[in-house]
Amino acid sequence: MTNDKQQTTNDKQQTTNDKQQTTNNKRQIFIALVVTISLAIGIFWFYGQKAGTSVSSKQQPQASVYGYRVVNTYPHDREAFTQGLIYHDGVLYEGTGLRGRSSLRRVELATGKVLQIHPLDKRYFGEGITLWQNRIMQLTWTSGTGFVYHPETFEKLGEFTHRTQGWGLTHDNQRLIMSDGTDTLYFMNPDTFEEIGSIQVQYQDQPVTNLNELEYINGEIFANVWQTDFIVRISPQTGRVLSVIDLTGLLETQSKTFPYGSEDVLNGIAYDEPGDRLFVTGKLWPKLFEIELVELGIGN
Ligand SMILES: [Ca+2]
Repeated sequence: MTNDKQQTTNDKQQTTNDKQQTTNNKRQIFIALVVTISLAIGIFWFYGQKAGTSVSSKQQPQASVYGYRVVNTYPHDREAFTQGLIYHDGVLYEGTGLRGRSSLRRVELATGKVLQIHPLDKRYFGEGITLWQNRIMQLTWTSGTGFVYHPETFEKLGEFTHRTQGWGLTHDNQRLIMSDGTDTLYFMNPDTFEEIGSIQVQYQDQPVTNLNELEYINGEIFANVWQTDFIVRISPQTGRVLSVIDLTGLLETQSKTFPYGSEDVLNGIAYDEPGDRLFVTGKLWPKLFEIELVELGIGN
């Protein structure tokens, strides 16, 4: 009888443990849901603000949301107002802005050391860069002038014109892709610089403006959204935002030159395709990061 009671007590204890485990599991699921929903609402709010529209609760985002894991941290010249960033054959190339401080640079990844620099004339404000078939192209902000350089000597090989402001620049396997600070991405012939098409970037049918530095990675266009910690991943076919990367907290506030919301914002995406490494930095940031994306779930 005593043994039976003991067994009953054990069974009850087991049941209690099971209930506790179930409660813990439920709590974990709940916390995960709250985090995901909060993130979605935050991103939602952000896009609602950007689009200048109110977003109803029925319009839930379907895009995936990514966080990040820092793989490596490297020094970055905090005088560099980063407007373009690419990685090719073991080195970084960086295009910097501001009048009188604009340049094209070759940078050693591990040390952040500037190995070579080509300063722009002070009337130009340098913007995005890309490397296409052994030529580097660089946009300027409001001058409507782009430059073509030899990637080793930085000798200027030519100029081209662009009719809008120049912000970010990248390329797919046949076209240059350019942003101008609006929601439009332009496709250009890389030999003639003729505009051959464009897409409107949208998220939940709302335009995503302020598209800045670009990088074409595995069939998607990654774009910094100016003055935010977000990178959007865009379909080159439709302009639809496929997913959002939230890089909040990447550079701790105390490392920033100016208070948040100033000019020293996240800008600069480069991809080492053979090594599958993703690099990001910001304007005047003292650090450059190699990051790995961590999928947080669908944004609703
Ligand atoms: Ca880039």
